[in-house]
Amino acid sequence: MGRLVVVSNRIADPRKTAAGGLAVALADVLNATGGLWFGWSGKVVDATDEDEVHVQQAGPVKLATVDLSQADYDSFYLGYSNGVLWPVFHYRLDLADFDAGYIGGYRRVNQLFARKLLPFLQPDDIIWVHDYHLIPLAAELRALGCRQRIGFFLHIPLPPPLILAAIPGHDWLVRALFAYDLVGFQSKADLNHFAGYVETEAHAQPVEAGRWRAFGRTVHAGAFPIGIDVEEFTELTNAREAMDMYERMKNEYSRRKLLVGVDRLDYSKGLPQRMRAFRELLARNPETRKSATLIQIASPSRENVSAYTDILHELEALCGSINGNFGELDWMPVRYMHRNVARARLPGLYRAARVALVTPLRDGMNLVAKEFLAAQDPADPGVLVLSRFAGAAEQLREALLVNPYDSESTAAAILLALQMPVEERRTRHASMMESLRRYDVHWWCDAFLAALADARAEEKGPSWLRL
Ligand code: GDG
Repeated sequence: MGRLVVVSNRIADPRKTAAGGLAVALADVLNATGGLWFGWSGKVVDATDEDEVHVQQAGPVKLATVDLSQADYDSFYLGYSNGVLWPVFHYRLDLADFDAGYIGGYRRVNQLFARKLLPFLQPDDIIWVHDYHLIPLAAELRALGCRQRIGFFLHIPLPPPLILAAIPGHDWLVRALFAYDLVGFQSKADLNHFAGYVETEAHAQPVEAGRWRAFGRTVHAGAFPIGIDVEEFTELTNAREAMDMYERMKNEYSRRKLLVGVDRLDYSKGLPQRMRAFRELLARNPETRKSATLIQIASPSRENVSAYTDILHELEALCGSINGNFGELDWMPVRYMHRNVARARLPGLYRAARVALVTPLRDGMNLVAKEFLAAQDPADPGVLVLSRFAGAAEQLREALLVNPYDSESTAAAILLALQMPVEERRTRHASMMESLRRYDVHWWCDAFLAALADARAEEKGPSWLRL
């Protein structure tokens, strides 16, 4: 294949495995093709400096970044990306801020990315754009004459058509997707929402399975559930730092079963609902007060977006009241940390836990669910309590699937998880590990790029100038 060019809002050095996630996923193919990774540097500068591109070589891979002006950061990043698209795509119209000024900044930064990326492109490049920050990037590149193959992957959910349609300018946004050759989603549910939207709102015609025609273009779309690097995570689990963490946790909590939650502090993750379910468990089943402790890591995230401050306060109040009402001199039911845990230690924490609570209200996929499973001892594995509204629930059918809005039934599932006999835990775990290994992150990367290589887009050309 040609050289891979990855474009995402933030980039990572693929040589540093501590980066995890996307960097691990893309490292092989970026290295093999001498690829380029382009994105925002994370820096906010004076408007006059926005024109510079910083280039750095990471082995065979080129890393190129641009800075953003304060105005662009405010309207593109805080405003449109995280104040409109993130909440609406997670079905939270109530939290969206449809300030009319944001969309201009969103478009301006996508134009800036297109303009700055263009001189780096070679004719045979395959371009892979990631996530909601960059939906119109292909359209902006096409407007500048770019004819290369371009794919897009959405890491977050795509909501049902009538929720999407609440965004002023939603038609512009979806039309921009048709500038790609392939659009990938996390789940079949997301793909169905895309089909529903384009068929009802844009009068698109399904050409054949996985292809839709609208705006004079045909686009391929499919579900490519992202996985983890199971081998890399197993190695991390067996390494010293994780093992130390595991031993410490086992000793510290030797008299109680550990429940664990690891999330970015985000309203999509259902943290207050999870605390209410845990409170319900303690209130209804007094014996669990002697047998369960919940450790909740809520790693800091987007702290300058106001909805995040609200969720922080709500969570702190809930944890405080649970500990106040149920705690004893020698036991606190909830250990809550608003801090980052080093990636090398996380598998040790997962492995020491009998139950993982992964209960988002909406999630594109949720990799914590997969990491928890990969870190378990297959002979004595923990149990995954998983929201049916996480993309991962389409694959992990042997988890205890819950409705996170229903604290009573979630509490009942947690109790079941705490009491589950080892044979049943083993069977469920083994079956989910099979799927995790088969659909790991390398499968995801290969499947998407193979589909992109096959996707033949039609009528690239002047129509793109109309966006
Ligand atoms: C988006 C979509 C989709 C968390 N806390 C700490 C920490 N983490 C790591 C986890 C995991 C990652 O962050 C979180 O991934 P998720 O998938 O759970 O969620 P998002 O960040 O919202 O990611 C999501 C994903 O993109 C990929 O497509 O699955 O649906 O929302 O790897 O381990 N890592 C460290 N310390 C922490 O405290 N080191």
